[in-house]
Amino acid sequence: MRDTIAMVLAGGQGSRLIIFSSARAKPAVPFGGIYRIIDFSLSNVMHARINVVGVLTQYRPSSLMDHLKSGAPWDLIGRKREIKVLPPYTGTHSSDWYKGTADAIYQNLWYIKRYHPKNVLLLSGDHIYSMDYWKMLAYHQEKDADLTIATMNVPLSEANRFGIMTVNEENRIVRFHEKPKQPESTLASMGVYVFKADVLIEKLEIDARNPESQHDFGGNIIPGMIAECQVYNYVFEGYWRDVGTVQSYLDANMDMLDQQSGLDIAAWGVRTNLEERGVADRPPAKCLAQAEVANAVVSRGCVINGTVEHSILSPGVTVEEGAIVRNSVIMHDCHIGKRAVVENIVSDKDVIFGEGCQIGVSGENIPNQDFPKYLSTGITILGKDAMVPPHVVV
Ligand code: ADQ
Ligand code: ADP
Repeated sequence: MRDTIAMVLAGGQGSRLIIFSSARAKPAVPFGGIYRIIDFSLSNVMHARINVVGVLTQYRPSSLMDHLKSGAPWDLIGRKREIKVLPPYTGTHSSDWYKGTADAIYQNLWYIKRYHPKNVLLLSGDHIYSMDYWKMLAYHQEKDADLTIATMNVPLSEANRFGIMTVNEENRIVRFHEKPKQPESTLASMGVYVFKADVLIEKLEIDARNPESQHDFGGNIIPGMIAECQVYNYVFEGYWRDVGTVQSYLDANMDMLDQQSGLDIAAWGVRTNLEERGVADRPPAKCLAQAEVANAVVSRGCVINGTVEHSILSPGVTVEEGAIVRNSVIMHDCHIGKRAVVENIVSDKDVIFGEGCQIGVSGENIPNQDFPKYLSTGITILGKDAMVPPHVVV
């Protein structure tokens, strides 16, 4: 795919994931034991043999930059292959930051122009999925489209979270509304686009001069192209999740344990950077005499001497004797003390659970007063480096 370059939008704050995304951009949030969310898009890019990838960062990019480093895990290294982190121009005024997703690409048009690509594959770094971009690119060529949008059918009740479209009998998109209050269909944009590069450049340059625009792809660029350009629908069938909320994040992690879910990281060939926190050099996971482990992902460096059920453990988690971990996602190097019980929790890295504490086991679900909209699911979340004193019940 020499004539296509990929641009990955990786700047979003992921405000509904709070806590995990307060110190890192959402694409850098750990997922599935050893991965970060952006690994899924980058692995798709690698499998499509796209050689040049720009990653647009904005919000707290340091974890992401550590993670991407040279691009070696995704074979994006070598004479003609590269991954480039593109931060916003760092001037002294906040106005130098990207205004919206279209502005983010506009400010980096120099990078696209340098390669004279025929097509630009525009992706989000926030999604858990495996997609063959070759097929989509072939479809885009066949239709001679200016823009091709990957879509899925979503439940009507969720359609207001997406770009929703109507197509004609040739699969050409005739109407597009970004996050409509009253959706007229359930055909939703996945935020995966193939643009003809010259059309993209022209549209972004026009948009940049428009003071009325929010400079957003879903809100401005795409609706503006529907009447004037050839915009086609490419239907994707398969597992795809935008893990934007704590509940959807926990559910998608648990989908790794469900053979029927469609989330199959091994089959998808997802790659990650195993150098962070020395994961590649850690010893195999160890289950000691008292260990009972079922339906769980247990990563390298874990030492289990308690019960682990329906849970995802990142590298270096210790579960002491008599401790119980159920239906939870536990990130790197957490320590679950003796007889501690944790259920329905998502714990960030380096959390210490004191002996005999109980988290999420009993009591009512009282929505968090500061974030009632986001923290009302009954899932307990613990921020990085938190310390739960012994015998505390939460
Ligand atoms: P949203 O996901 O709500 O909808 P948006 O918030 O614009 O759209 O984020 C798109 C991607 O860009 C995310 O990966 C985010 O991290 C990143 N991003 C946001 N602001 C950025 C910035 N300033 N710089 C760099 N990256 C940035 C979009 C489409 C909908 C579609 C859904 C599917 O607009 O039409 O249905 O995706 O999830
Ligand atoms: P984030 O959680 O998003 O990445 P990390 O805590 O993994 O951030 O830290 C970023 C970098 O700091 C890592 O690449 C790693 O080298 C280093 N680091 C932080 N804490 C530890 C730790 N407990 N053990 C080893 N390395 C660490």
